[in-house]
Amino acid sequence: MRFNAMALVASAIVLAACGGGDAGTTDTTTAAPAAGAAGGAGAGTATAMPITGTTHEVKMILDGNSYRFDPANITVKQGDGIRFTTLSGMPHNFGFDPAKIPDDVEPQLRANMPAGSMDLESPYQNTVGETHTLSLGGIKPGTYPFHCQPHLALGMTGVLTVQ
Ligand SMILES: [Cu+2]
Repeated sequence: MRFNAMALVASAIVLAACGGGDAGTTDTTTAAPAAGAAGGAGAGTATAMPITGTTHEVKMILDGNSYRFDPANITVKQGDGIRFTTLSGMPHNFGFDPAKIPDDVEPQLRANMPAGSMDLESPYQNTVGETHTLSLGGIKPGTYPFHCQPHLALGMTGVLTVQ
């Protein structure tokens, strides 16, 4: 069930990415409504919701031998945003494991991912100072683990709490 929905949304994201024309080097603050062309595909889709509160900063760094998010544990309010900035040790990205995201949160989180994202994975950030921003608009309160895909095996993970 969820697998089918994911495939549908992934297709929508690819279509949206083709229309975007932005390679992702600039701050893509809010994803374009990836589900806009879906025309009511039913449960499992959502429309991106913007940041209406505070935008918090998270750095992505290589600190000695350790790749990490700084801070790795971040608490925000629904409607806030998080701007991820690459400072060293790139490439980095931020993403979520679908198995760790509740089914009733996953569609909105997917819709809010930056333009050009793979499924629940932001585009890779390859240069110093590059940013991508995630909106927590419409994200239900809860605790959501996140990770950097290139450095997942090296323990580059964090926990996002939405209040
Ligand atoms: Cu990383």
